[in-house]
Amino acid sequence: MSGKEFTNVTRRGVLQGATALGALGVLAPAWLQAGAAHAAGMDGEVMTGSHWGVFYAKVQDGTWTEIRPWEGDPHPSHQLPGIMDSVMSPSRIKYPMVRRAFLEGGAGASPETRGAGDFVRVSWEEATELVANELKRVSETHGPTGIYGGSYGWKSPGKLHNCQNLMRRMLNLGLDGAFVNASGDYSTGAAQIIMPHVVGTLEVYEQQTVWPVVIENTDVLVFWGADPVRTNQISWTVSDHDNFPYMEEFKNTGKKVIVIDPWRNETARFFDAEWVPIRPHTDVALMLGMAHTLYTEELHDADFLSEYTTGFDEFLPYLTGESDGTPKTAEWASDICEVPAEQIKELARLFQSSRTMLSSGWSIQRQHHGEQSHWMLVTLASMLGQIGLPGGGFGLSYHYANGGAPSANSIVLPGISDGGAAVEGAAWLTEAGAASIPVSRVVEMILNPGMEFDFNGKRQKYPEVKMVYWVGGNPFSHHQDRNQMVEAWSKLETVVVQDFQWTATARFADIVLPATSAYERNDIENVGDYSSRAIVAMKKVIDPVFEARNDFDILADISEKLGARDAFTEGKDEMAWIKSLYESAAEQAPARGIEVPSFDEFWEAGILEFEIPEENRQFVRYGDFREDPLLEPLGTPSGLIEIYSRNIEKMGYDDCPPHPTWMEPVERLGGADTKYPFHVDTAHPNSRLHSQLCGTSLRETYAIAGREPCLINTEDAAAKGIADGDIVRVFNDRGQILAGAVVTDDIRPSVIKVSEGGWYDPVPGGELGALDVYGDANNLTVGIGTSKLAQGNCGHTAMADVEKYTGDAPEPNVFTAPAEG
Ligand SMILES: Nc1nc2c(c(=O)[nH]1)N[C@H]1C(S)=C(S)[C@@H](COP(=O)(O)OP(=O)(O)OC[C@H]3O[C@@H](n4cnc5c(=O)[nH]c(N)nc54)[C@H](O)[C@@H]3O)O[C@H]1N2
Ligand SMILES: Nc1nc2c(c(=O)[nH]1)N[C@H]1C(S)=C(S)[C@@H](COP(=O)(O)OP(=O)(O)OC[C@H]3O[C@@H](n4cnc5c(=O)[nH]c(N)nc54)[C@H](O)[C@@H]3O)O[C@H]1N2
Ligand SMILES: [Mo]
Repeated sequence: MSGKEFTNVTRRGVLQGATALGALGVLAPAWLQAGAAHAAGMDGEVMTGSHWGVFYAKVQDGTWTEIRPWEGDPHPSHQLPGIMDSVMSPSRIKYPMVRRAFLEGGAGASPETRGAGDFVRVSWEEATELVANELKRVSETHGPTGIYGGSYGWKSPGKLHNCQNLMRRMLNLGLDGAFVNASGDYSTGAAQIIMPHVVGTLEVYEQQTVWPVVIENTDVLVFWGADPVRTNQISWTVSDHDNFPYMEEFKNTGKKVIVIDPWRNETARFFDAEWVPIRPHTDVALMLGMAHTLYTEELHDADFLSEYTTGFDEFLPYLTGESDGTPKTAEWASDICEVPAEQIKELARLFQSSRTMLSSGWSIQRQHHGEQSHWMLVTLASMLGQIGLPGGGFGLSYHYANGGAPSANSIVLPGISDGGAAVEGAAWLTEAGAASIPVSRVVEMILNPGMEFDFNGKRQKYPEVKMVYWVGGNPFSHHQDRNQMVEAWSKLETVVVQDFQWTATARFADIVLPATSAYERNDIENVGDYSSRAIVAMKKVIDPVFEARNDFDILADISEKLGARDAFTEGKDEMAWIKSLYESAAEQAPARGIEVPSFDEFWEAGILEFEIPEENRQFVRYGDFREDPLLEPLGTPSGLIEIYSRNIEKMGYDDCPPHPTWMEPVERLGGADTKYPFHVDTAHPNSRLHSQLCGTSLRETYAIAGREPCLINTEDAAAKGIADGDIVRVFNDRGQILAGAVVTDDIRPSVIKVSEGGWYDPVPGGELGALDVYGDANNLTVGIGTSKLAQGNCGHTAMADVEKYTGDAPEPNVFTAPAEG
């Protein structure tokens, strides 16, 4: 598909919409006028939604032939063509498949053949029976915590076909909730646990001071380990892309943008920003150096600190060095972060003298001791005293799902439940060691049954898990320390994976069930995680391909074998469910003073858009708190911003002190005991959603020598004898990958970038320490938790070495399907 179709969007849809409206022969209410302006596609087109936005799919003779964005999308993602491709790509799972040794030898047979690709095709009936029997066997043999159903990942949007809720619904209703669940996520594992102690909410998923306010008031916009131009392409629900016109508008004001990042990222290039090429993992030191400057130069806002925060006086002796003999001066910080001391001081003064928005991404908390980063960021912002002022303070979600796009006055859809309410309070929940683990501890749990662990003030025990059921996620992409994971998987008796792509996770499974993609079924979803700008009918584009089935139907069939079909389906089919979800959302309409169409009218129109009230274009995060901290207290114990936390103090963790602290990570660039010379930046990919779409033709637009790109600085490349386009081997004591070199000055020396989400392609398959010939960065990362407090993942923590690869380089073979056996 050519780029032309993205820029030269036809307006014919608008005209058709108007005709359809005329045909109704009535004066249309506001919703219909707005909806019709954007809804109808051309002949043979179907409108649907995805993480990448709303789009039209053209179908000819049952085949999906074209994809084009919705006119209401102000900045369509360049990844759209990959979506269409993913439905028919060679890596599509076509039939139910079972690992040969498992089929012949039973559960747990020859676990070393997991990942070797030896599968046998079976019928759906056989597959369903096998899974149901395993669920029963494992829960009878190993008790209520024998099955892991935590199943994390970026499943497709859709309020009905939420495959993770559906899978847990089956386990809750069919097995009385006898499974281990997971809490938190890989995105904000550390921040979402520390922020409630500091500001009283998760903070990472809260609406930001909106962009119109930023454009008008912010003088200095800082992107701190954040790349909104890249990462706002996708959303958890259906993306609106509303931030893009605002970013353009901010750029046109000519105001200052600063990007603090080891890589001159997409955002830095878009804004032509001042680039501060910090050493990775040293942001807390940089912030402390700025805080020290503010304090010693008496530039800190003492009034703000005393009125809106608590604990600054307990943090101060640490900042000045009175408590540990090390003043956190700009010079001290410079030694650690490699930003010149004079620049640190100048930045601190600039932030103080201008209206400054510190907009941070999440990379700086997806690392060892990641809790400290956002705690220190909030502390620095408190010293600047601009929190709650228009365009000032800090923001943790401008880079994600278009945070800061003003919110519409909308109705919000509920989703199908996981059925957990039916088993809440079950006796086993209290007897079992841990009924839920922090999500990134899954491998540690499998390897260490019975081991005690700390988490946010509680001490718990890992259960003994023997069966894993994964839907809608790709742990053999998203989890760290791949070889440790391969080892953990060998301890399992049974692994079931439901996906539509032959991911590495599917390849390491025993039973593989082919699910439909979101484009082979009907569903419904909100558009815009923060803006809630519309509700879209996710209409089926094509019939299921090969033997793929909807997660709902697969899990309903398994539920039947567990005696719970009716409880699972509640007697409703796909359209009845979608209608009931819409109708329960519609009940919110009168209270919001809006009129919404009947379900049938909505489904016909395809999209229901909402208006953004003027007051929502003025929203200032913490504005109310600033106005009246007594009437609008934060959810912290003190009601104030906690620079010192008594609750964290009580936990007594050696790896998470009670105020923000510079803590040496296990390994880092410049670390005294660090063995390898290069930091591996595993930033999220620009042309994928994690591992999604890696198996499509989009890969040809970025792969180098058929492998995942590895950015390397020009000087480093010269010193290593590496030329642009060379195959390189990146390695450390944990693993090794091949990648394709991109030699550039857009990455600082001693840092290389291999984006997360490259498909793991070990040669030989399944062997510990095997060479991954495509380039999954998680061969190199550490598998430890961020700290005892949050136990988040450290996906950004990895030191390695890189060399030109001169050996025989096998072609990647992972973008196909294993033989049908
Ligand atoms: N080193 C490092 N590692 C990281 C990160 C990092 O920055 N660095 N980032 C982390 C973050 S923030 C995240 S969120 C995770 C992401 O990790 P994941 O969310 O696991 O990654 P995805 O590739 O999006 O995997 C989603 C899978 O669900 C499948 N799927 C989609 N829709 C459906 C459906 O309807 N039904 C079924 N059955 N399957 C479906 C897709 O085909 C795909 O295989 O990765 C984490 N890992
Ligand atoms: N295109 C695309 N967009 C996405 C996703 C995707 O896979 N593809 N994933 C989505 C998801 S699930 C999430 S959670 C978000 C992730 O959003 P983030 O976690 O913010 O994204 P990252 O790409 O991990 O990191 C952002 C920036 O931090 C830089 N960085 C890395 N380490 C450091 C460090 O130590 N210090 C500093 N100062 N900078 C550092 C990286 O170079 C990168 O430019 O993105 C979402 N958006
Ligand atoms: Mo994420």
